[in-house]
Amino acid sequence: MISRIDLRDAALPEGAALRDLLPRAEFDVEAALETVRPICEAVRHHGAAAVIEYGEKFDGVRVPALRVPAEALARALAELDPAVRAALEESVRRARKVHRDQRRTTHTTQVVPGGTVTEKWIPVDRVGLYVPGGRAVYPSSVVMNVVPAQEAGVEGLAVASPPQKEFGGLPHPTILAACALLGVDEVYAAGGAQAVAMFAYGTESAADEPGCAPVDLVTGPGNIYVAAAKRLLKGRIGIDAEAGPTEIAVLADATADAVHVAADLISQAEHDPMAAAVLVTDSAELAEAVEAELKAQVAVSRHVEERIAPALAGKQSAIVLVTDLEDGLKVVDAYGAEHLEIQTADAAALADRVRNAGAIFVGPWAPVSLGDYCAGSNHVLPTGGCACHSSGLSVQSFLRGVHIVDYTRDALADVAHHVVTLAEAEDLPAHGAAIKARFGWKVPESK
Ligand code: HSO
Ligand code: ZN
Repeated sequence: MISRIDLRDAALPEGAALRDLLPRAEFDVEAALETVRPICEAVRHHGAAAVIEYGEKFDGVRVPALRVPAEALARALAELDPAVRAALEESVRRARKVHRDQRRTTHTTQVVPGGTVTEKWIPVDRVGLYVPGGRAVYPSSVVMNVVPAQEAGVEGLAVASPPQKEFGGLPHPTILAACALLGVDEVYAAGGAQAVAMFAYGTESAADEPGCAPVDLVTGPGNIYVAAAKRLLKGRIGIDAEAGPTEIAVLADATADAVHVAADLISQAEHDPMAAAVLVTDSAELAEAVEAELKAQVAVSRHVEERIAPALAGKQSAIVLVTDLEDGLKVVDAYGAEHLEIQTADAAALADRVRNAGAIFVGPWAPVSLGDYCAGSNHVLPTGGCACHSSGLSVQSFLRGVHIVDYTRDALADVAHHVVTLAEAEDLPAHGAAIKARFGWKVPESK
């Protein structure tokens, strides 16, 4: 059901050596680049026609138009199950609360008298938000993408999600309803690499439909082809991250409840046969109990054959036994999980010492599922160990910090000799000349 890795015998290796001992899914974005390159090129040259063509090929349905009509959005919201609507509204409310607090304020630093640098945060003009619609349909991901973009002040917001055959080529109705709920009216029935290329290059307007204007930034999770297209088109567009399969790591001791731990591991295994579920524990008893619980709970779960069983049995999942929680901390830091739960006696203190994780869930009452929907935190998080250099989606993802430099004559005169010296040291005399030109082609006397 799930493999074991026993790290209790020898001293724990460090850095890359430790990372190599830990399970990880193979997610070879590089290999998918060659597949998506012709798709992106076709969209670049043939616009909407190519996006529609690939939709027919990969999603099995030829859409009459890429842009979802306003009536379809309104209808989806009107027909949304009231309980789902209430839950989405609560999710939005909480996410808005947290993301509103992430907004940055303009800050001016007086470097010297008469010399200031102001850091101003400006939202990107136009963003394309990708919402997957393949194996599972995630209206919650609409919330997690749209809310931070809106709170950042982004004015142009477009959503793309794959066309669904059973809904006449529209994206899934709950995706449309979530867009309508959030006031997003520009939605495209486009998926995969072709959707990312559509956002990057834009499509021209035709008589029967307005085109999609190119965006500055594409965010949101997706499959390996979406990740590959993001990598390929990065530079032309900004991207958030290349999302890989979901991961959960649980650092637990003997005080943890095996029933909860097993349920939480299964909850993320439910996403994908490549999803990773990793338990790190210093308690052999807990490991035994969790294994037994996994068996019991998997037996009564849905999506077992296609996702949960292969995810738990895959080489990306394991129970890792460590000598003590200090070693456990080193292991979870080396792993850098997308989601890390701490289920130990003093969970908050241990959580405070974690350095690498996309999001940390503290104690018995903060399961990852809460964060997926209704904690207020964002669920678009770095995977594949990227947590050691990247953050999850936030208001910051949609902002650019611009330095505004303002110096008086005296303030420039004061530092001119240093600028000229550094310009000479770099053999860039024209840089120095730009200073001297302002002072009668002389370097002002230093005070
Ligand atoms: N756990 C997923 C997000 C999600 N879960 C959406 C349920 N719906 C990746 O963080
Ligand atoms: Zn999830």
